Amino acid sequence: MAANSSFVVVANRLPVDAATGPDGELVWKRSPGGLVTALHPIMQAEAGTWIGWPGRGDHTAPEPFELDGMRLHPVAVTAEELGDYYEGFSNASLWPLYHDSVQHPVFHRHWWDAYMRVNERFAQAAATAAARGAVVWVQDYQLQLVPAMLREQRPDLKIGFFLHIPFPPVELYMQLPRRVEILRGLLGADLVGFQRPLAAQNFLRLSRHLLGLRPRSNGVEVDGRTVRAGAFPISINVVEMESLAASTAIQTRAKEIRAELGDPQCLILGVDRLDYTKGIEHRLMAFQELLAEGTLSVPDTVMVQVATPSRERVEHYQVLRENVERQVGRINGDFGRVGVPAVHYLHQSYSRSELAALYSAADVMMVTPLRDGMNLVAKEYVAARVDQRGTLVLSEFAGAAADLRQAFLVNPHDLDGLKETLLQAIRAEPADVTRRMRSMRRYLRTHDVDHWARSFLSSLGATDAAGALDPGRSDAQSAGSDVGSADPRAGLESSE
Ligand code: GDG
Repeated sequence: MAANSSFVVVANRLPVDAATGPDGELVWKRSPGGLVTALHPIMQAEAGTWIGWPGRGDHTAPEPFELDGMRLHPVAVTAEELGDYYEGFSNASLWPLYHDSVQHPVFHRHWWDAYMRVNERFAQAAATAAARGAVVWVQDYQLQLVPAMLREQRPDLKIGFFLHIPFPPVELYMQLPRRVEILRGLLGADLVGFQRPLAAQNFLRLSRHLLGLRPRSNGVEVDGRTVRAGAFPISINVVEMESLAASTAIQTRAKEIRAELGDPQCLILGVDRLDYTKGIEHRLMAFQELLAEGTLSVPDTVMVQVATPSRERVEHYQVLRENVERQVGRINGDFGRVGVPAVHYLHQSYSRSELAALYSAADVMMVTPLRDGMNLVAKEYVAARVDQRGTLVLSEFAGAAADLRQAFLVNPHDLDGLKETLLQAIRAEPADVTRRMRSMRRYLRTHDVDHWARSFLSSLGATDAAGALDPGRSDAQSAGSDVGSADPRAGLESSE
């Protein structure tokens, strides 16, 4: 593909899924993620290119193609590399380490080789697709080496990086066997974005601790450049979720769901990827104890837990599934009745519509991660509550807790606190429920995913205030000149 895109996104996955057409041919369908929805208008306006893995382990990737006005550039990742780069280094080393080591990170030296090799391939694809002076936005922990690899080949580019998961404190990060290489990889960017200010602080402290780099107001100086760090809390497509949830079809389905569950007085809902960071076991334990004490009872109160299958070849996830399913079995054995389980456990993937109906049907949503970069489920639930009803129990350790302050905030490690907070959420006065929900919805309306993308790109110096890529940008303008960003959230909290 010719090097002519002025805007390039680099992410582990392409925003498409492969399907089989009517004549057995391969067809691509856009997947419904928030990231692609937010970036689609910019991609269309700028003839942007999205670089990513197409979703099949293979030695060769399909040729670049166009879909809905976006250029898609598939990168080949072999089945073996998927095991080492994706399931191994990304999801068994980095993922647990960056989430406070809530599970022990596993390190294998050959995983690193694959991680480097695949990052190099992504960087090469970006270097090929980007026009002179283009903006390249690299996404997430699977691709932390790409910024530096890309800068090496293409110093003319403006490079942004966004980490969707937490960035750990220095003392934890220091366990990482390839800590210097990863940090140097990130420092190849002009702007490194995080979900929360604390993560940006961790990153800057680490740069000083590990490499002795000189701190600037909200960045560090490296090789004569300034690398800035800041917080850009991600969000969702609020209007889309609102209109889905407000539709007659979804409202009807929500009523149907409640009827299918025996019209309980209280429906408690959890929706998560089946991941050990999400605190699913903790919330089940709280529910179990409340049933055992007789504070709650079936069928007045029932719980629905959607646990979407995830990373099923990684051992931590296999163990988690066994534990959760054993726990659900025990709760249902002890407290269920014929035809009325206490916990409706669904290890399945659902459509957006069914999720919207579940959100609308719930009385209490439990989002209890032990650590989470943001947590979009919490924001989707709030957006779906066009009726201003429903309560949200939200872990303090989710990035979303700083945005959704009127939720019932909780420390999921404190089992008594979790039980108490769940009860408060169940028993809250309708006026209080509405007041909290209205206030959270007001916040979300002005802080959607589009706002997130524009904030990041304008802080990178890549867009004008309207969100269009800035045609007047130049290397001279960008070189460390916009340290004091116009976006107040890009600055760091000064808690040092
Ligand atoms: C990472 C960070 C950060 C879930 N089940 C189904 C389904 N989902 C959708 C949800 C939501 C998304 O998946 C999950 O997003 P989360 O934010 O909750 O969690 P992670 O997957 O861990 O995401 C996280 C995020 O990146 C963005 O930066 O917030 O902290 O860990 O949108 O609705 N969607 C469908 N069927 C399902 O069964 N269609």
